[in-house]
Amino acid sequence: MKTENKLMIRALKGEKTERTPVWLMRQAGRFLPEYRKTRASADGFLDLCYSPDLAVEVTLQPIRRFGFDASIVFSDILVIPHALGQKVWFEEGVGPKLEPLQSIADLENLNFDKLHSHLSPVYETIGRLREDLPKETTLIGFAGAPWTVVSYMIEGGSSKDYARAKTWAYSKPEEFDRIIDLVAEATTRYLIRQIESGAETVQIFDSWAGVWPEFALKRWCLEPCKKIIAGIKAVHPEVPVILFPRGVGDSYPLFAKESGADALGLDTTLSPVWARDNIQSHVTVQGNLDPLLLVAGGSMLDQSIDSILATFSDGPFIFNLGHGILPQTPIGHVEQMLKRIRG
Ligand code: 1CP
Repeated sequence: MKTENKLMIRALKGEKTERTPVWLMRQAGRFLPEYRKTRASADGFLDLCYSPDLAVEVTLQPIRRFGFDASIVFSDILVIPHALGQKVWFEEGVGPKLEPLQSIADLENLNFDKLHSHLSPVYETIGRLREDLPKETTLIGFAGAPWTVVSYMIEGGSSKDYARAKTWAYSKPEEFDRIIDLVAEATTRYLIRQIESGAETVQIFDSWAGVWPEFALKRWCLEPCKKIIAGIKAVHPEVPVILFPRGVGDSYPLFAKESGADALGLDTTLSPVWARDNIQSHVTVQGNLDPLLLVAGGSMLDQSIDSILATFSDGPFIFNLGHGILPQTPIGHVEQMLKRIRG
């Protein structure tokens, strides 16, 4: 099937589709027994990301089981700092770890020399997926937004309050701009190459955008994402871009009007009626079922799905969660959800 005729792409381009396309953020991963099995056969998490055979397999697993309308290539947002030359590793049971940037001098160690050669397994995975996916399934490429990626680069891993990164930004904003700009440029090149390898749309995850006051949100989330999207559109104007500025609350309409994204991922806490009136009137919306409702199941899951569908189905809409699927999600609840959406 031609890309432009696929359900997900039509929704991204602003069409109200005859059926609601559905996929789940982080749909390949720990909630699937077949993922855990493949994961155990790899040397480590990054090895999985950089082995096209394994990455293709885990990307296809949720499609085989559930037949989602879209497939997101299996990788991680932290391959970008890794490709720029920063030390990145994953600790079992802990999560991502990086050798943190301590001062602006550390930026000298990062460069684009090996960007595409380092990331070539991801490009190869994308190319193979286009061959292997069902003909109607849309292939999504992705990257982290600069701020979300930079938060890990400075904090050295996950963080509760982003104190080091935010203090750096507020005390030396020009330095912080340089770090953000470097990652924005790398991300633009990365996403363009993903598209040229076969990705039919791309999603930018700004998972930690919700921690900033408005002026900082504009400078370090909106502006860099806008620049990345403009960079992609300059080369591939026909490719829709999804932006997920998680947690930005009443700044969502600003992202809808100014980012240049074709669609916004809505997080769990946004009121669907408010989002319909203030966001869906400008761009396609994607979301926003609470991942814990999918863990709980039962009648509250059904009611929440019905209410999301009823609110958004008069406009361009893609059903998804408000954040990634949780590892403890029962598979039966995902089946229940799909039955409810598809009727
Ligand atoms: O143990 C394991 O198997 C590793 C768990 C895991 C997985 C399955 C990590 C580590 N990353 C991934 C894959 C991944 N990450 C995908 C692939 C597609 C899919 O699973 O369907 C995607 C899109 C991501 C994106 C990602 N990684 C984000 C943005 C999305 C989000 O959930 O907000 C973030 C913040 C990361 C960082 C990261 N990588 C891994 C973990 C556990 C984390 C989060 C750590 C934290 O909370 O700070």
